[in-house]
Amino acid sequence: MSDFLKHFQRQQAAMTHRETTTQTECPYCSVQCTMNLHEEKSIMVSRYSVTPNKEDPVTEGRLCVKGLNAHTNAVDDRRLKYPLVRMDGTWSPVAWEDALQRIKLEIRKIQQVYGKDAVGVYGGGSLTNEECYLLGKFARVALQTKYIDYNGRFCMSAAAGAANLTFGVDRGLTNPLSEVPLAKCIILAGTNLAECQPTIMQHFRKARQEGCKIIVIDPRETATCSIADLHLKVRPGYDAALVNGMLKVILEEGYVDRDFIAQRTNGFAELAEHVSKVSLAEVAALTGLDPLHIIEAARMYGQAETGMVFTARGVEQHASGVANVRNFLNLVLVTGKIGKPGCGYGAVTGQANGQGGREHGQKADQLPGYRLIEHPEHRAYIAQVWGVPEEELPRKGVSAYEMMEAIDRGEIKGLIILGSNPVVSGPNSSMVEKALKKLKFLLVIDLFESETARLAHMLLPGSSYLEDEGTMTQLEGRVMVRRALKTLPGKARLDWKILCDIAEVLGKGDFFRYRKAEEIFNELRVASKGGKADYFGMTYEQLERQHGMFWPCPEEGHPGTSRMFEERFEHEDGRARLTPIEHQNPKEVASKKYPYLLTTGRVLQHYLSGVQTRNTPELNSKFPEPLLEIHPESAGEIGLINGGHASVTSKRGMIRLKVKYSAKIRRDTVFVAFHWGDDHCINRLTNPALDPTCRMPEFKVCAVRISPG
Ligand SMILES: Nc1nc2c(c(=O)[nH]1)N[C@H]1C(S)=C(S)[C@@H](COP(=O)(O)OP(=O)(O)OC[C@H]3O[C@@H](n4cnc5c(=O)[nH]c(N)nc54)[C@H](O)[C@@H]3O)O[C@H]1N2
Ligand SMILES: Nc1nc2c(c(=O)[nH]1)N[C@H]1C(S)=C(S)[C@@H](COP(=O)(O)OP(=O)(O)OC[C@H]3O[C@@H](n4cnc5c(=O)[nH]c(N)nc54)[C@H](O)[C@@H]3O)O[C@H]1N2
Ligand code: SF4
Ligand SMILES: [Mo]
Repeated sequence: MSDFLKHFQRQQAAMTHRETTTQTECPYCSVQCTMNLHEEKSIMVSRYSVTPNKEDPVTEGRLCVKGLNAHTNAVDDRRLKYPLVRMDGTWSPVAWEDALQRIKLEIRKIQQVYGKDAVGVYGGGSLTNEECYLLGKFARVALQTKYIDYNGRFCMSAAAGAANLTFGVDRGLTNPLSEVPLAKCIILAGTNLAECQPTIMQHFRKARQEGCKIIVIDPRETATCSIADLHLKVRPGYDAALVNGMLKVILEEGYVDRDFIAQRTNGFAELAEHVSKVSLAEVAALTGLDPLHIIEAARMYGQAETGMVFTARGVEQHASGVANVRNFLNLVLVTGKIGKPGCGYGAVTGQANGQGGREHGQKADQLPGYRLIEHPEHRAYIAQVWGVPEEELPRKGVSAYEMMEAIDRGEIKGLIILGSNPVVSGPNSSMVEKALKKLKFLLVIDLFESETARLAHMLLPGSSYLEDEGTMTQLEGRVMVRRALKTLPGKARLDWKILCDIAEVLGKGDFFRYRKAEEIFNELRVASKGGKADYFGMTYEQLERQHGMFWPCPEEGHPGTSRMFEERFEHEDGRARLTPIEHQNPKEVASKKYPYLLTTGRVLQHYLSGVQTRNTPELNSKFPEPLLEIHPESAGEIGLINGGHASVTSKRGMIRLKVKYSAKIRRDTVFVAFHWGDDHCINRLTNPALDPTCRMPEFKVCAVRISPG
């Protein structure tokens, strides 16, 4: 090659080669780790890499394997790029104008014949606050339907229900994570932080270095047990019984804070009366635990000067989820361990915006700022913010799974799903699939063709975290701005823009005119003003300046509230509610026909219904299929071989899984992660029995039969 040519090529390369580094947040779990995305762009291709943000005060510069690989999924060529319409069983790309006209026709047709409520909306906790807010407004104003709910019903609803009843408000963590090292005893109940929020583990390790005792309550010895001083291997479904046992010891041995109880709570006498009747021997039999361990746990927490209790889905995803959490809150309150440094409670939120997603109106009974749709003043306020007559606002609808039942009964004929994959993640998923197939019109807005999208009549290409600007509220209650870094692939549109476009063709465009996400946020601020989740005092500028702000933040210049309940709780009298919790058995217990208890959950490499992580080779190669975790002795009795296959059957269905021996799980229990669909979908087996208050399904325990092959 001539010198001239080489020089020319070098010059060309220099001109076309660009390197940029920008900050973003992981799209997956509730920690919302910040990171730097590096892009090396040359003529034909872009190469991406990620480094943690060393300045992140929550993660202190950590990322887990999902965060490190999240971008590969967002820039994947298999992303949806065009609106797709199903014609004769196959997808055909169409122009947005045609897609929107078709949506208008389908919705009009259904609503004219069957009424406004015949079209429902189903949202998700990975959407920005702006989108969650807009989805609620879209359902109530553009569609005028009462049917809206979201996947957080399967996630945070039990903890939210319990916190509302006990404290008068629900914010996942009552204290910032930076206070964890101040606790002298920590209870981690049904939370597997090491796999589910790995980048906050160092706060707990620090606590331990400072002499904190950590108690883990889980039917399995999970990776989180590496930081435990005591592991209570509880039988799934018996947390409330266990806590009754602990309360018995705490009350009898006098580890209660009498002043706190007298000044800040109601209901102690009834609780004490109930606890006096608890038999420790009975609790030990129910929970399958050694009574000495229950006493030890009660003393550890009761005697500690400071302490924190964390619960997650292990305790919450039960038909008695609210009661389970309330009993842990009894423990917190009788010992006075809340509202002070190193003293508090945390429901470890799950999804990226699992916290914000539950505050601003995508729940069936809710309006923005934790307002209630059945509350006359709340209705009047939001109607005025939205500029609609109060009487035009629909009333409350039903919960996520009950929406599926309403579809099955033919009451809902059309559904719009944004950011969820209920065919994989819903309980009793064969029923969910059967119901969705009955719809006259199913519209899914996603990044990929998920298992649910496969059933849709129309599929719209939405936006990923790299393209979509907005705020996310992470597990501490800290609201953070996430800036857009990339343009959308193909003809994909921003999720919030799609809602506005549909509103426009439905003739409601005037209520949905925003030029950017920040304008939606500014409307949300006003809508949340005076509500329990008050964002009014926050601005994008300030959120960016100080790595987010904690709500409530009622006026500009307010510093935000990092520690809750220092002076008062949120009930009108300022007091928290203690309440006696009668233990209830799970809806299914082991029987001759179904002798094992199945519990379900997560593994480090995959995220929720797996649509994103199964599509990420780096993650999928490490955990390509679900495994049946079973104790070797139980496996031996059944005749299962490690690495061989087993059929697992519940009253609702059967699936075949690869067997993994684990001496770390209880002998009466098996565990399967729920990140897979089709023939590997464990939710074909799970029990849709719902909690009476919050309508959480019983994902964490059902009875199964297991056989080889
Ligand atoms: N890697 C990964 N991380 C995630 C997610 C993910 O999909 N993958 N999802 C995110 C989301 S949305 C959520 S909600 C969180 C969930 O976070 P976690 O709630 O921590 O996760 P799970 O694995 O569902 O359940 C936690 C533990 O509960 C235990 N368990 C089961 N039954 C019982 C019981 O009856 N009592 C008690 N005490 N424990 C029980 C299980 O053995 C399991 O180890 O994680 C978030 N982070
Ligand atoms: N058996 C069992 N079942 C469970 C649980 C359990 O522990 N056991 N846990 C439950 C819990 S806690 C949860 S949170 C649910 C969650 O379960 P799902 O609601 O199904 O959640 P995801 O898998 O995150 O589904 C998100 C879908 O939206 C798409 N998506 C992601 N981000 C975006 C976005 O920004 N825009 C758009 N348009 N689309 C997006 C993804 O591609 C995916 O198809 O599962 C529940 N199901
Ligand atoms: S999945 Fe959670 S812990 Fe892992 S990088 Fe993302 S936000 Fe952080
Ligand atoms: Mo979740």
